[in-house]
Amino acid sequence: MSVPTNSISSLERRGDVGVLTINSPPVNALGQAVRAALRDGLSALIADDAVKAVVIRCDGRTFFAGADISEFGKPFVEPDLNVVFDIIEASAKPVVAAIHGTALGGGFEVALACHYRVAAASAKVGLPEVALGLLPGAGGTQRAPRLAGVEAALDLIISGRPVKADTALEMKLIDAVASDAGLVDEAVQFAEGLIADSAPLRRVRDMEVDLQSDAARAVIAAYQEKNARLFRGPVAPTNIAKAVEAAATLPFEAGLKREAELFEELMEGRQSGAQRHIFFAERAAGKVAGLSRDVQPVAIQSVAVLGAGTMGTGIATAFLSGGYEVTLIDLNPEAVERAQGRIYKTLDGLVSKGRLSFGAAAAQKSRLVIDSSLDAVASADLIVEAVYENLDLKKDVFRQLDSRAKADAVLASNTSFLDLNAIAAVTSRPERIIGLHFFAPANIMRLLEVVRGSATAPEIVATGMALGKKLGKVAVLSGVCDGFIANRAMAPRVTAAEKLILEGPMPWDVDRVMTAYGFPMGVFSMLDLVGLDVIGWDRENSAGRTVQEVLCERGHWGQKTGQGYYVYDENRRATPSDEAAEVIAGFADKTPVAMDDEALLERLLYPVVNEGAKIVEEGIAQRASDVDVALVTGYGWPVWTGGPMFWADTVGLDKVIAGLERTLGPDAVSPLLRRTAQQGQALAEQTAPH
Ligand code: 3H9
Repeated sequence: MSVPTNSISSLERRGDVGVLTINSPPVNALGQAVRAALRDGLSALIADDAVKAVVIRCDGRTFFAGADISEFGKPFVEPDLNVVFDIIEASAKPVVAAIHGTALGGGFEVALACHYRVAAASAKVGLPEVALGLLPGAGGTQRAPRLAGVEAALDLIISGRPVKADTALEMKLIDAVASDAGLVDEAVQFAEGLIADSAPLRRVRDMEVDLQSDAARAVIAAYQEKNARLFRGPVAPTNIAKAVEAAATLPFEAGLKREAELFEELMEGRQSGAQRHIFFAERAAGKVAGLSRDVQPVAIQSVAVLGAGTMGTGIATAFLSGGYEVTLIDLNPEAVERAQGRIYKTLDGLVSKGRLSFGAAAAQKSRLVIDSSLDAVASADLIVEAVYENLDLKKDVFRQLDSRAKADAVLASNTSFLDLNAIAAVTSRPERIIGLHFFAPANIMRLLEVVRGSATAPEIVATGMALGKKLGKVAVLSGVCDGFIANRAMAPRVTAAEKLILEGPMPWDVDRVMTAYGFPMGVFSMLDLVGLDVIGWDRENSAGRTVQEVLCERGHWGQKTGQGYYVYDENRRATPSDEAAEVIAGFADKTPVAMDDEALLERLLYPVVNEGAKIVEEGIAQRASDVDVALVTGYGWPVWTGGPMFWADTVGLDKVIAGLERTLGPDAVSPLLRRTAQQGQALAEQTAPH
């Protein structure tokens, strides 16, 4: 019989086993009330003489998803999770965690503090705190190495990647895998088995770490060297390495204390605040203001992708991995065959890296059909156009699609800066037209800009947002403007960079400052990668000849010709190009100005903040945090700065405005930015006017 203790928890006896169920929607985060319910429920069951073993489980879609992130930065309210763990570890009765859904962060740490862990086959466990700029602060860095070994634990915590139940079993992080439907029964049976066998209480804290001091230090140092790029920029990985080292070099209690210090250091630092901002911003981005909950997305099963270039191929790959039936169409039969070959190669590559099973890859291949006739769109629920970026061409394509597509099909354009409304206007169904702007490589980049035209119907908007989630991407809603959110916000950085190299700094100075800030690539390296000949962006300074034009005329189109702003060797290693320097000198001011890195950074990134604010005040983005999400997920803007809007708040809006006034002039400053500064508010919290 179930005895409810409060609205969050219930206790139940099944023979000799007491089952504590926690139910705190949506994800059973370990907020104060849940911690208290765990403390009280466990104490009651352990004190009950009729109970010989305890099972902890959750109702709803998942086991505990971790600490309640919304409590971070607020005054702490008892009880601490460690109080709960002390109760478990002091218990003379075995405590078993029954895991379903995802046991993450503090949620998995609850399981690690139990004597045994049973997980449903579809469950995943992990310690993803690194994504929040943190480390597992409730014993995870001390207990995981005791179960899985130093190296595996380090990789689990630094990657933050959850692992599936069968992998967790192999790693010894859990003790048994149960069926999905029978998890609770099987966990109870597992506990009964422990009682019957008088099994020892397996307290993870009492176990030995596989490697002792020097050996552990060597393994950790080798890991850091091999994965050096993970330690550049964010500070959490370094603290994680230190905490795991403590597990191997200190007694358990001292290790816990070290973990707590290292956790606190991160919690108080700027990066974690920024990453928590992005966590909530990503979830806010999925919400469309004014869209009623009754509006249901259109059901999509089959997708036709038009255009077998790089974008179309990537988009088709993304839809295949999202589980859709995909027809890839290109009027050039050879191009579409080549694209099929590339998709197969991508899937095979994932299989050989162990990221996809052979069966799953075969299933994806079987869902791909190629065709070279537009008539093949006839049965598709969704058509995504990814042809060459030219308005007349796109209009022509949409006219043809309109006459061939089913009446209720959704027609999407992957245009990156053309006027979606002009495209929609040539069709008989502008309300069913939407922009789905993928970022290259489309099967990898997480951003999907869902572009709402002036006529796009609410259910089509809902469909675009739902597709983003289904494809494992972050969907951000954008209105129609040149470049939408991400490309438009970042364009002023290129403009600023091109001006800067005429004033003294060289392209490699600009790029060094950008990579030091945390971008994966510099501005000019990126231009070289994309190709100087194909950058169709209509930039402000395109009047008159430019350095870029001269480089193009000389056949230096970037990486593909072996030379652009840089010279590339056969391994694509870049060195500054003397010729580019000479071309720049021909355009540059005769008295170069010396600029320190901070001045360069301000010149390059303040204009992005300004453009982001304009994008919000014009209602192109729904909220400032959407701009942050778009640039973090679409442009590699370093997540630990929180994106441009959050970063501007940390710099100080007055300072940003003063910098903008100096370089762009007072009139160029966004009124929203000025108003926000005057009112002492946070830019990252601003929303578009209704
Ligand atoms: C930690 O544990 C630190 C410890 O080591 C140390 C402690 C001392 N807290 O993602 P969804 C909300 S750090 C508060 O859309 P899904 C979320 O905001 C934590 N709220 O669902 C959203 O709210 P809304 C380590 C949370 O099904 C709603 O729940 N853990 C939390 O796509 C639904 O979320 C993590 O980092 C939370 N922990 O995915 C795990 N989690 O509806 C973070 C979610 O108002 N969570 N919310 O927008 C996740 O990865 C995903 O939410 C999960 C479900 C995979 C669980």
